[in-house]
Amino acid sequence: MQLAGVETRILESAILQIIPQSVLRISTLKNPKSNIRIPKFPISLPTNYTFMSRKDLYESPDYYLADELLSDEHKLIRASVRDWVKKEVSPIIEDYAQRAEFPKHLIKGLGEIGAFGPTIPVEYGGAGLDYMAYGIIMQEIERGDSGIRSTASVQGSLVMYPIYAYGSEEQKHKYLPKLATGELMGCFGLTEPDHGSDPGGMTTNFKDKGDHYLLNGAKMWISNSPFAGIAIVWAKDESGKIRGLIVERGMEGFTTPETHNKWSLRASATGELVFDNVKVPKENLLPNVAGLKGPLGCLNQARYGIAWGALGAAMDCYDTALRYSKERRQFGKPIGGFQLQQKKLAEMITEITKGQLLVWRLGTLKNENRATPAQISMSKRNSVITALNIAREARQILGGMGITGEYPIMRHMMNLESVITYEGTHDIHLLITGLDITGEEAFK
Ligand code: TGC
Ligand code: FAD
Repeated sequence: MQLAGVETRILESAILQIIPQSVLRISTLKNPKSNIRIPKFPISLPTNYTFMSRKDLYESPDYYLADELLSDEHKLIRASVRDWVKKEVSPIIEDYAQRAEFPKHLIKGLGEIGAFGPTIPVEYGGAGLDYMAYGIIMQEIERGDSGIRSTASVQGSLVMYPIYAYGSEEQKHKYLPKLATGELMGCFGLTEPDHGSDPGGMTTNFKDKGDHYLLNGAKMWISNSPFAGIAIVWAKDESGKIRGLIVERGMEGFTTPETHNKWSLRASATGELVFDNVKVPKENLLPNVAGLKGPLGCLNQARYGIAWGALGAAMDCYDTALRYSKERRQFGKPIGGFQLQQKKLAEMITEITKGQLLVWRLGTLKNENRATPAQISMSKRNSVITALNIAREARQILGGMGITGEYPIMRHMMNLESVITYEGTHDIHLLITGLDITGEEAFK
């Protein structure tokens, strides 16, 4: 059925008649705070009712008054990123995720809120903020969607950071300001089809051909690759040393096929990087690092952001489930009044609170340049499993409604299946802690 050119009031009443009562009861009628957003015309009813999604009513839980640990500047940054997410991400993200499309139009806004390279100095176009601010920004963005946080993580921690930390002055001035605004987007190529958790085994390689390098090989599972203008590519030189190269879209022999059929991070573009005799100018080599510590140093930055970010997804699931538990009535009372649901909610807020205190402490250590890679691993692992468990429990609290796009929980849950795998799997981070406390390596 097509509706076109009708008044908002008439459209609302048409929707009320067409949408199944079960959906209406939960989405709009029984909830005084609910808000119907009017879709663009023309629309098809009733098969697509994702436009009925609720207004974003998110309020962050703060059970241990952890806000008091933040400065006024941090709270201001959080408020502005939260507003941006409520205004720009929440209203559209479900549709983009359902269509498995990256909302490219958000790039400009991400640049404007300082999400790209928040800790990179202002002279290179970054925001010059501290690590607490960086964490807060990632938390607020991932509260909206892990895929959008992924885009920011890759750009800031995996593309800008290596250029800043390992690049020449010319490279920094050439690339960083454009990356900070989003005018230029980048991606990070470490993982290969046969080398995921063990990147040291990579086979992508380059040879010195006098006036250029000749690059061959392939990378897989690369966030942002389908639209990135540059790729930071980790490859072995003729002596087997891992080096970083800046490969630009348009170089002959360089292609970036997109990876389809994902059930996770559907609003993030993932793809491959294929190098078939790509001539890379010598000035595109990152001069100041060699060895696996180059890419792993970037991962410390990104894993730190995920430690904060995944808690954002957890808080969104908890906030949604708590509100729903107070509104949804069964057997004559709100389901939040049943002990079984209270157990789930009480455990969620306990785990969120522990996670909040852990990342806050990690942030202070990072600001003092004292956070160890193993501490970052512990926090990334803890936040992601906390978020995944909370998403699964929150979905149950919502019953059948939990599987729909009316609520963000199922999307968060599916996203988190990637987050628990990328930037080092749950197992790898456990083994990093194991190595750190025993001195015994159990990877090999
Ligand atoms: P190992 O022999 O332990 O170390 C090799 C060299 O690296 C140094 N190192 C580190 N340096 C900085 N930061 C770290 N976290 C470091 N960990 C190790 C180490 O000191 C050594 O230096 P040197 O000077 O002696 O050469 O290396 P290994 O081959 O035994 O591997 C260790 C292991 C398994 C922990 C590591 O390979 C690992 O972390 N594997 C997981 C791989 C991974 O996380 N891949 C992520 C790909 S990127 C991604 O997923 C982006 S998703 C982005 C998004 O969308 O958000
Ligand atoms: P494998 O390494 O094959 O692991 C398979 C299983 O074996 C896991 O459970 C793992 O924990 C376990 N395992 C492996 N080694 C051990 C061991 N020693 N002991 C015990 N268990 C072990 N990579 C990039 O370079 N850039 C990106 O931008 C990027 N983006 C990504 C986006 C998405 C959506 C996804 C899903 C992945 C992305 N990755 C990216 C790749 C990601 O980092 C890898 O998937 C991850 O490191 C794991 O590698 P793998 O998938 O090959 O799994």
